[in-house]
Amino acid sequence: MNDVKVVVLGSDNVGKSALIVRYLTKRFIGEYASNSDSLYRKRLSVDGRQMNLEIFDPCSQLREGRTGLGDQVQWADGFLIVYDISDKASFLAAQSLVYRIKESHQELYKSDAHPMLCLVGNKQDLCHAREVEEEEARLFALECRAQFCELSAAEQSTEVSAMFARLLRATLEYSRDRRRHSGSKSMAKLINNVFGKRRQSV
Ligand SMILES: Nc1nc2c(ncn2[C@@H]2O[C@H](COP(=O)(O)OP(=O)(O)O)[C@@H](O)[C@H]2O)c(=O)[nH]1
Ligand SMILES: [Mg+2]
Repeated sequence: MNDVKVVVLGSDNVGKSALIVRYLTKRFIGEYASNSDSLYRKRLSVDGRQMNLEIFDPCSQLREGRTGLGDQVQWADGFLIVYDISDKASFLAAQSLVYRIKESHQELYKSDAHPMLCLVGNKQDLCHAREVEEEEARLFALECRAQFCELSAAEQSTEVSAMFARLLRATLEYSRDRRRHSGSKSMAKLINNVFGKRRQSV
């Protein structure tokens, strides 16, 4: 069985929890608890390959400044970096997160290969209030070798599933390589240290 760990990051209110809940339950419920970190677990199959997926949804990673990201980089096989297409500041924050993840990874592993990154422009249904051009975000993702898509957690279930499936496919390869090199002995300890908070199963 493959273990795949994904962390979802981005400014407050961009729809991180909505995307996760949409992916795991196919539902959009409008309001989501935002005062505690959550760890979701699900056993699933992508392209016929079984995996144990863990998705970490931290409630306030940006306020924590630089601390914590190194631990998350060590834990995660893949990152979903989310911004809101109607909020330019959230895109700038997403760009800064991408740089910080790549930087932390190099410090930790002295390697150019970094965890899989997917940049997601959420709230596409608010395109009448768009502040971030799709092309600008696509080019940035290309430069950073990140996957990219625009979608709406509120209105698009299939697209959200397809985006996760694409990230998980790439992440599966990365996680295999990484475990081969680092071993997973310290993972349980690390998870308890860093994410030993509320856990949820869907
Ligand atoms: N219009 C629109 N609103 C959304 C979408 N996704 C989330 N929201 C709303 O944005 C707010 C913040 O969502 P939430 O998932 O809690 O954001 P988080 O702080 O990043 O976890 C909530 O009021 C959601 O209903 C979307 O795709 N379109
Ligand atoms: Mg949230």
